[in-house]
Amino acid sequence: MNLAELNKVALAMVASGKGLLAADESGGTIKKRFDAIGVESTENSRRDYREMLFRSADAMSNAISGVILYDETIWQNAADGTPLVKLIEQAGAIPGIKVDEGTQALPGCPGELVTVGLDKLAERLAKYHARGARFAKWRAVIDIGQGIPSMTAIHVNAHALARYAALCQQAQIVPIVEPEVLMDGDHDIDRCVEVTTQVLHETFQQLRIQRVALEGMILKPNMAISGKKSKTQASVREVAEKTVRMLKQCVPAAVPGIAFLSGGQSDLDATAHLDAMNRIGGLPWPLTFSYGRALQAAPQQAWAGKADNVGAGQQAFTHRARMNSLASNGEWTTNQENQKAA
Ligand code: 5MM
Repeated sequence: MNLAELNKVALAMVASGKGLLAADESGGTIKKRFDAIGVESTENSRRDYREMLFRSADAMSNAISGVILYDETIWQNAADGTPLVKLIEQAGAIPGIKVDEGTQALPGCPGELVTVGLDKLAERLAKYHARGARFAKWRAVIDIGQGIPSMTAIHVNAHALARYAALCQQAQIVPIVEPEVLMDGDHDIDRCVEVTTQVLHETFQQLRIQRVALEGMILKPNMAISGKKSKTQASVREVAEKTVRMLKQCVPAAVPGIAFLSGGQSDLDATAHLDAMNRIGGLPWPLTFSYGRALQAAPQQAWAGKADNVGAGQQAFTHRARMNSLASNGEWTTNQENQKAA
């Protein structure tokens, strides 16, 4: 393992004013997104949609440091035959790959899940590296509810995240470690902080035990946020202050950067929360975005599967990418938000 090289890639992933585009929806998830805009999900429609994003020159060169791809996409070519990976590289961004294989029910823990995909991972990583991937992603899912999460679910998911991260570094690939505490429940923000704190402590404990070099990874956490069904919704300021405090308590300064997931927040909330955190300042790591839905909902609506709408889709994507780029420096304003992309 060349740690200096891993660290260089990790720092480039969180470079000032840049963040990650999570375009790694699996077959089922992209079908759900396409169903919502009335588009049939086929190999070609998925390719056309993602090609539209990767050819958004302004967004890709100025606001996006890297793209998380799904297995199908990393092997696909654009309509003109150029590998999609090359389009990303030509724009100055780094290709990455989701390597987990989704979740399965966790035996003995009703309602809880464990992420799978460690079998043959070393072989898959070598192939992805040869194709150009320089970072990878593995997402663990922790739900909050009556009597959950259990310590079992937290432990086995953290253990798998660390196993994955160690294998990535051995393959000269920067692991994005994503332990996602879902915002689906009716819990308040303090319960989210309590569970996320436990999850992050266990994750870093496992990373330490399994000898993962913190300088060669990126953390992709959820923010401290109220459950969607909670009667009390925390303000932007409370989310920012509680998230920053929680991260300072759990994340070693050796980690090169933190790139949040959006988790089902509205586009504006995801941007406003990131901006508010960066305005607090004085943090040991850059805080940026690794958004899926909060970057793609607008372009999906604008595109709606029609070739004539590619320009509109690219404008919508560029606007959200720019707004989140500003937020990653604590420079986002509602004025800029309201100026639609030129
Ligand atoms: C883009 O969605 C990713 C893939 O999800 P599935 O494996 O369920 O299809 C997802 O892992 C995503 O990268 C993260 O959750 C962050 O995306 P959001 O939409 O939460 O910002």
